[in-house]
Amino acid sequence: MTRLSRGRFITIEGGEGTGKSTNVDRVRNVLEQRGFDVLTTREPGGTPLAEEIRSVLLEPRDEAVDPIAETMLIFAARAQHVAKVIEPALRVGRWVVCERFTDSTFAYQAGGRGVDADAVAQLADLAHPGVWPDLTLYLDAPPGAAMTRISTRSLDRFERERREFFERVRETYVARARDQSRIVLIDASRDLVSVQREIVRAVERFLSTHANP
Ligand code: Z5A
Repeated sequence: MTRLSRGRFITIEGGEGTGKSTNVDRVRNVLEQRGFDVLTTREPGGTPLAEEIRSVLLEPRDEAVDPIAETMLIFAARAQHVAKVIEPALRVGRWVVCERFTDSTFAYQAGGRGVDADAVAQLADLAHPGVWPDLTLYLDAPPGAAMTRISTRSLDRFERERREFFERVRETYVARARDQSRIVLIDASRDLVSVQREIVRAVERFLSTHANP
């Protein structure tokens, strides 16, 4: 097993149905083939407490959820996840591949709901000081196209939002991908083989510059 003094943190981001869960395993395979010890996890969730918060967040309910309350629940789950799972794994040299992280909060709560982006940044500093992804694979697809992939399952509280909400989410992701070099935009509207080919290429590129201790 290849061990580094500190592991690397890779996140997979994107709208609903863009293939995040499907591609977590692909990224894990590439890393394991290179000898890295890999932990895969997801947000919101990743610990028993954070998974409970996830259920609260996703459950459709009659009571409208205040965007600030939603944001703070997400960061409560994230603080627990980072403290109990992500940071301890990175510290012993494991590579962490996580489905969604704080880029989701900028996209959904700031972009989608209109929460102040500076407040999101401050909560991020409080919840996970110094812990940011080294590489983010952002799976980009028009909301309508990706939604048809998950149309047979029952929709959670977020998936019931209007199309404009998801357009704002996507615009925010695209803007962040343009501004931050750690975020690689991948066209996820194509067939799975093409998407996975590009994902593997992005991970290999990252390994060529970041895999040395
Ligand atoms: N949320 C938030 O608001 N703020 C935050 O900070 C965080 C989260 C962290 C739950 O997230 C909600 O939490 C999320 C935002 C909010 N809600 N929304 N909307 P989640 O990640 O659990 O939920 P999700 O985004 O809805 O995930 P998903 O529906 O499971 O989608 P996915 O993981 O991206 O897709 P998938 O399950 O891998 O693939 C879906 C289907 O498409 C499946 O049948 C695949 O085989 C198929 N697929 C995948 N790729 C392809 C391609 N390329 N072609 C054809 N078919 C494909």
